[in-house]
Amino acid sequence: MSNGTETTKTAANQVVTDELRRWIVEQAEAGCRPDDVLKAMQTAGWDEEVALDAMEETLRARLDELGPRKSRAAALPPAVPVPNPDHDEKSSPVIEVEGHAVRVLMTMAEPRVMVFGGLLSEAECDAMMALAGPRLLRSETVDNATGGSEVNAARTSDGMFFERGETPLIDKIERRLAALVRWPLVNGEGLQVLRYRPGAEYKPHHDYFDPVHPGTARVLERGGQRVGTVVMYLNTPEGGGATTFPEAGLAVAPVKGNAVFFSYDKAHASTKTLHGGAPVTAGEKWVATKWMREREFR
Ligand code: PD2
Ligand code: ZN
Repeated sequence: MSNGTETTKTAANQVVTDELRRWIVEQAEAGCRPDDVLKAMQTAGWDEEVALDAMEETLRARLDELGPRKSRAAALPPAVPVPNPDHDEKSSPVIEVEGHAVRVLMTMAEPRVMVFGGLLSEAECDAMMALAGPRLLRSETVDNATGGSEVNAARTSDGMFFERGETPLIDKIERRLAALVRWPLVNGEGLQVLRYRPGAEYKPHHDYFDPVHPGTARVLERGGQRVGTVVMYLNTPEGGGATTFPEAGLAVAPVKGNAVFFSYDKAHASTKTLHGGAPVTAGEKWVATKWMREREFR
């Protein structure tokens, strides 16, 4: 019979081995948050005090070993190439892609965010909503433990996925997106359409897959990490529904045909790409999201 104590090692009999120290360093250098490393150690039966002392002592020793210059870089996973529209402050405010004029309404360096006007025509928005409407189901998010999907209270919208290139319209939009952000079409996941009803929201989250979660390895088998997101607004809600970046103090108003693009060169909060969909206060909000991976998504 278990009283819940047998599996909890007591502080007195826990010995911090070199193997554990190596593991702590590996987690830190892969970009895992200290909190998550601590939780993983506690789940494995380590006493909280012992775990915290072991982490502190090990990481301090590692930083001393690396010296001041390398230690800052070692604390983060390496940066990878990301989608990147051909635009800077000296460029024209209109980007011509596939015969379509896209207006640049706002750019921000950190987090990397751009807002586009007129990415989709009214007719394209209407056609996408008509195609997606009959296929909407309550949205699911990735289950961190298994890499499967689950219904999540943080995301109270209805959604569906198109196959990549599923219809001529979807294909045309995907080609436009790929050209706009200069990223291979085949690295894109299928477009996802979401419908938010009044009160529905998408609580702040990161779009990359957190390396600390056990289910992430399975998700990464299909094309590696996500490195960029385009959220396209298919209608203009009557109230609320901004896409917010709380760490940047930024709220992008949802306007039909416009879009917000952001990229993240590491699966790490230092990209400041925490973002959410604020609650819709009146009417409905419809968006189509394109997530882009490091490599071909199959
Ligand atoms: O609908 C949005 O504004 C929103 C906000 C945050 C969409 C997503 N994330 C997403 O699809 O990842
Ligand atoms: Zn998101």
